[in-house]
Amino acid sequence: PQTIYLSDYSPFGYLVDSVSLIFDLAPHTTRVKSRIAFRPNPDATDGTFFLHGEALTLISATIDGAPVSPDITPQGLICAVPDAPFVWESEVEIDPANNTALEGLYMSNGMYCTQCEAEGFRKITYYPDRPDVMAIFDVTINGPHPVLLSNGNPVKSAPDTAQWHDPWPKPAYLFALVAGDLVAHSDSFTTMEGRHVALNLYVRPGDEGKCDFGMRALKASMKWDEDVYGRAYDLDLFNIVAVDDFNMGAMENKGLNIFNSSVVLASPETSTDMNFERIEAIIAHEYFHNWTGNRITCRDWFQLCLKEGLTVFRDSQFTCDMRSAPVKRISDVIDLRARQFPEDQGPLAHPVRPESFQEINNFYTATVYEKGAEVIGMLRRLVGDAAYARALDLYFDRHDGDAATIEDWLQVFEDTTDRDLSQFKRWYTQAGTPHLHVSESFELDTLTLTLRQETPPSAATPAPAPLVIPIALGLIGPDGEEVLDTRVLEMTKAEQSFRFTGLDAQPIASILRGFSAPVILHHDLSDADRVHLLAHDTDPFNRWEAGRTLARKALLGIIERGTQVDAAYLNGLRAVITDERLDPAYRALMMGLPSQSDLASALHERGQTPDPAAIHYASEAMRDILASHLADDLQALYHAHQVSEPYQPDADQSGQRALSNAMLSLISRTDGAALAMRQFQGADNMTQQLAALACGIRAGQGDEMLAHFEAQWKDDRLVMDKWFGLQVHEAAPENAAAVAKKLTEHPDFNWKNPNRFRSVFGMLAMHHAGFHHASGAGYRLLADWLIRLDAVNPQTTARMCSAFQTWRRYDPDRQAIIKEQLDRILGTEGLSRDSAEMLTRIRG
Ligand code: HT7
Ligand code: ZN
Repeated sequence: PQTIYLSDYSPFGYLVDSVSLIFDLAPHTTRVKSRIAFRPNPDATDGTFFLHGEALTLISATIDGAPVSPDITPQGLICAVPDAPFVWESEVEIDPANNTALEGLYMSNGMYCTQCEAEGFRKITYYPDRPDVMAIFDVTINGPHPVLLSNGNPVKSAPDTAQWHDPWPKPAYLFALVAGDLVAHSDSFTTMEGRHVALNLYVRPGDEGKCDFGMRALKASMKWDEDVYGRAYDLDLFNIVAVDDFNMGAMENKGLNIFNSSVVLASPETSTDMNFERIEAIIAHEYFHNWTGNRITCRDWFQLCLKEGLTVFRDSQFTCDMRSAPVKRISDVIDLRARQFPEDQGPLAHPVRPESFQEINNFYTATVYEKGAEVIGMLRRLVGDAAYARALDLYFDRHDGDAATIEDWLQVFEDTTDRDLSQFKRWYTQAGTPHLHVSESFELDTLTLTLRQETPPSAATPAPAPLVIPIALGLIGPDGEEVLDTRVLEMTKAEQSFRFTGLDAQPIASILRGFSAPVILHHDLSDADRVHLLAHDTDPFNRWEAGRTLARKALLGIIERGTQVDAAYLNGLRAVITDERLDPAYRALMMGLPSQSDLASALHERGQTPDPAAIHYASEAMRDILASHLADDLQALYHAHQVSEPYQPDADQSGQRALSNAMLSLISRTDGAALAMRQFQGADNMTQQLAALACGIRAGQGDEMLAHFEAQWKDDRLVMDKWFGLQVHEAAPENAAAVAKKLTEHPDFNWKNPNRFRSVFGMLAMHHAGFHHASGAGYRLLADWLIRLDAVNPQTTARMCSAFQTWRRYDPDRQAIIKEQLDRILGTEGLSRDSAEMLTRIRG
């Protein structure tokens, strides 16, 4: 397979003035006619006329009306063309009904829909399918369907035909088409510029009752982008369509966002609080792309973080404003450590801006998205909020309509602030998670902090250089008072000291407040100091972090030495969770323990081989210890935080439910499933029902409750995804693979539907002790199913191969079984380029 390099970038030889497409829809024989006006690109050096095209049957091709016979390969065609403006016309035939890869034009439940990012448009027609080729599209759709949608504004609509015009030049990856028997939930929004925008959320008949929340989230996003970034919507219409078969979450096609139905449809009875929060964030994310991604797009796919990192950063800001900022920050860091850190520390490590790839779909990663957003957060911290706002204004002014690069992005910050960002740029070009080591000394009235940064070398970055690290820091005195409020230290060297004078007594340094940089902090504080921070740190993130570090140490103590858990920590935790002045959602986060894979990472970092069974045992033991230590408070907290008002998916109510359900989980360990059963039976919302079901399963009452749940929800595909997933999630380690296997025999296990496949196998991969059970049953089962799925859906298969990315952490026996599975998948005849690239990188 061919490797593409960033350094090989060169512009396409032709500019596109206009594109007109006509679709005659038929499940197996859709015809696509294109008429594209090209002219030579004065900035290009290579005049080869190459159009991408895959799985297309060419019916005819002409240039300026004269038939041509291009050279056709599986990747596209090359044709001789005039050295002057010309019109290319072609007609191709495609087979949407047999497109199981869900890229290009495909069918889902009888409806047509498209997914073109990153390189799906080439499966629709011959075209220069690269993001730096931007054009104005006119689209006609013919087909016997009540709803016929494409990008932009509607021009004409009559029975069985519709015409669309998108006035904004766009790359082909933002093209979209939807056709089918759909119903609309409609509303409207008037922009700050006075534009009246019609809003529609199109869903399958029967799903109308699950649209209200998504629509409200859309309007809140439109308003927020105006208020905070000064960005208004720019078409007369904004459509969202919910689709059941979808490889990822959602797609920001211009004026026609397409969503996986799991991240847009919601109702209190069928969706959890977490679902609601995620839906709000994803709707915002896709909407925000209208400016950061669509109006300003990427020059090439290496610049993916330009739109994704910035848009994740913006959607996090939005959630902070809509809900609780500390809770959102802590949740984001938990997610970063769970998904991005393992990537950055393993064989899949790559810079936020990668330098080469074989299959770009494999680079829609936590590094590009989440670390990309962290990098923007650091930039903002370094330049300050006001300069950030000025830089963004300049970015939008200067690059509107452009296909831009990370260099362009950093340049606006340099021009706004007069800073030299060449060293900061390393965050984009170097892979690996930096370690930040802190040592301290105190003499007379002076605290000296010596910081040392070190990024482990990796295949992607063999010789990392020092980074610019913004370190937010405060000092807490022995009496719990803050003696120095938050300031940002700017670390640029491999080792650097910072002095703080005029102190009465040695304070405790609260370092990396708000998780001001995506690094691993090594700060040798005593347990007593951490308990002090848990009680007194004014920074909510570091207060939580103190508790989390104590919990991790306690768990590692159980694993390594079977030691008792320090009572000071348990008392400190009790003080926080019973403190009614604190937000319940925050207290619920305090109750969470590091995940079992986090513990495996921590052991690996200490040079030990993680034993998944021992980690599982310690996690269970720790929960028992918490249940008995907090026994006096559990019932009271559970009852005090029951919500009596009608269900609202807001931060306040969901925080109450999170806290009371954390209590229920511990109560069920000691008192059995009676309370969980009562909650299950009385629940009027999915958050309460599902939490109770999980407790019931853990307390040994699962069969009856699961049967009841299935009977109640068998016709709701999104709830049934939860039913499938929960059974794997709650399985005992030795049964996890068997439970997953049994679920694949259920008549509703539709393995070609990515949501259903992920509900079983994504959950198995995340069940640390189950997936890594010494029998190897988890590894073998996943490999069997990845082989099967690869033949129909390479993109989802390749993403799921990352389940194996941490394999070298484990013992030789496990490694041998995993290696056998990697080789078995790699040896599959006809294995996709997507999976082959992932597995080759993982195998090393
Ligand atoms: N920009 C989109 C990324 C994407 C995608 C979405 C759905 C299906 C396949 C996809 N390939 C790439 C989603 C986003 O980041 O907003
Ligand atoms: Zn995105």
